[in-house]
Amino acid sequence: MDLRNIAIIAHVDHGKTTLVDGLLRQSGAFREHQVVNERALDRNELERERGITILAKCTSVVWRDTRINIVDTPGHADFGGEVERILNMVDGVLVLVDAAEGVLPQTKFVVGKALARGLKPIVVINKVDRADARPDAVVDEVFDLFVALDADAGQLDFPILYASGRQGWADPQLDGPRRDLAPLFDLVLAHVLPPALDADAPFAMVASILEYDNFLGRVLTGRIEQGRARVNMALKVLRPNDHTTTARTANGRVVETGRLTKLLAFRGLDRVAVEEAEAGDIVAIAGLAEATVPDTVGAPELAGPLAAIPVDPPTLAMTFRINDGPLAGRDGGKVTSRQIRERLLREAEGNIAIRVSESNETEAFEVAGRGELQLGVLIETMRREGFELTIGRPRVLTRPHPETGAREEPLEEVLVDVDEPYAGVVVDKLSRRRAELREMRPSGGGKVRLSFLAPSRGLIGYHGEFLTDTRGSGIMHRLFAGYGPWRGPIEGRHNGSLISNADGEAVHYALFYLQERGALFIGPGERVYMGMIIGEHSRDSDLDVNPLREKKLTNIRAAGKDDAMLLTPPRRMSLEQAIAYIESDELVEVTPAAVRLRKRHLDPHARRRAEQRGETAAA
Ligand SMILES: Nc1nc2c(ncn2[C@@H]2O[C@H](COP(=O)(O)OP(=O)(O)OP(=O)(O)O)[C@@H](O)[C@H]2O)c(=O)[nH]1
Ligand SMILES: [Mg+2]
Repeated sequence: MDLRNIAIIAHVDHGKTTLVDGLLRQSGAFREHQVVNERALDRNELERERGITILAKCTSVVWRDTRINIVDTPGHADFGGEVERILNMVDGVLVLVDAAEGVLPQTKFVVGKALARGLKPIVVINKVDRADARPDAVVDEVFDLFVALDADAGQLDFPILYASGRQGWADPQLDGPRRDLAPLFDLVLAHVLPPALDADAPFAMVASILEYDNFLGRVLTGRIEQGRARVNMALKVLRPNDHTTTARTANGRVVETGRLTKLLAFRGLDRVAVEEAEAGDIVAIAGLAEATVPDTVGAPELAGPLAAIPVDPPTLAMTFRINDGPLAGRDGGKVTSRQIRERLLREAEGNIAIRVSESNETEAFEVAGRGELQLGVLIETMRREGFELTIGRPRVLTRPHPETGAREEPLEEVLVDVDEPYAGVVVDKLSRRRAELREMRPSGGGKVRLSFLAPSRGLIGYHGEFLTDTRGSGIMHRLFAGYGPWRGPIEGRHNGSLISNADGEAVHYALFYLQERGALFIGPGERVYMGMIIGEHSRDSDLDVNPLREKKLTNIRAAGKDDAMLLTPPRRMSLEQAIAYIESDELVEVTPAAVRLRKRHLDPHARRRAEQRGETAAA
């Protein structure tokens, strides 16, 4: 059967996974009456809940006797490193651009990678059904983008489709019949070349997606670059010696040898076992114990690893500690450092972007990844599995400049769209966080588009402030932009913490008087303990307070609640907000049922001693 391999790339949320639904449905990949979820490929629990794709996934459809393997990629910048590797498995790409939002940082990033690979993209102006769609202007933006990215003549001549993935249609003209996705399928067959690879050479494939499956163990997905894969064949896994080189190199080392126990091909949403597959096809294989991305898996006679895109280094780290607070072990069953270590090592096995190492602290681990969202997802997953943890303030990972050895830190491109009156405060806040304003221009409808280059360090915890400053109307996009010279100190949070000085249940009466001191994070009746942070002090210093103080009573005990004493609802933080909020002498306590903030040293005397030793400057 004829074959095409394509990837779908776009900025986050521009409709990739929804379009795949339409492609699956209209190619007859679903059985009749099969109940299929929306965004069927986003099958992990957290993907479904957050409505984002985290892991790239492969699927396939058949159109006019041609099999089309489709790889859906994650749009979120934290997972952007994967996209480049995926592009190496395909011969064509669909670039989706939201007809209202237009070209955004991740569009630029992924299109740049596709053009550099020599691919000739098909541009899909998606979500044309949106009331605020401006398809013609967006086509111009895309064209300008291709020019800015040095597209060659063939690439600049890109075919365009106007589409609504959700409504399931695509047309070459804006005023087309809007009937179905047939024009898209036909264009893929006409515009994308079939893979032309040598099926008679020894088998070799670059592992491009790694998953851990409870039944199969490590499952590696990739395109067969040469030869044929057969069930039960002997395998050799080769790793390039130097992970920083992308050149084709013969000097790899053998990581492991083994046997191909299971060969899986993609059929619609399912993976089906096959006996054999040949060069050009995208398959998943199981049977290996060590192989990872981007190793080469091949026949024993293979001389060296194939060229591969190295995995991006992590940019952000957090310390995962055991929960040693007084409420530890009440709602999570998994609390020991041994359990945490095992779980983290297992994660590092199946997740190429995560690195785990022992910490200098006792009963703690350093976990490094690509961003707040990625590490947040890991913590959230562990919490649901019954783990209890305390998490330290995130730190960016610096590196020495490859030649001069000078300290460098990760930088990000930040693109902001805000209503004009809020532009000033955004520029001011970001400048204080050492961001550099690159561009500022009106973007229509009374909005301004601002573009910054900012150290990742300064962006930790900024998003919440940004939403408050722009009354929720601002939109901010971030994209890793490489490393640059260390920008010097960045001031942290201005406000100190309100810290409980006692263990027990918070009392309405006490909270009523405490709310004059700052915003509270807890309500009456909630468990508190000595050293727990129960609110934000309105001043810049920490304050120990007593949330248990009762009203002096006569001999009649009044009801717990005093009607005249109104409490402002507490400020509740999500896990990620809490992690971004804390200072270096503070921790987030995470259990299956609660997210609490606390001081690293619970006892006020220990805290003062640590302060005198200058320990707070740990980060
Ligand atoms: N109006 C409109 N909305 C759409 C269309 N396609 C998708 N959406 C909506 O856009 C949102 C994002 O859709 P997804 O398919 O998850 O987008 P994605 O590009 O896969 O997102 P990531 O994988 O997280 O980058 C969802 O709320 C969809 O319902 C469309 O054609 N028109
Ligand atoms: Mg998606």
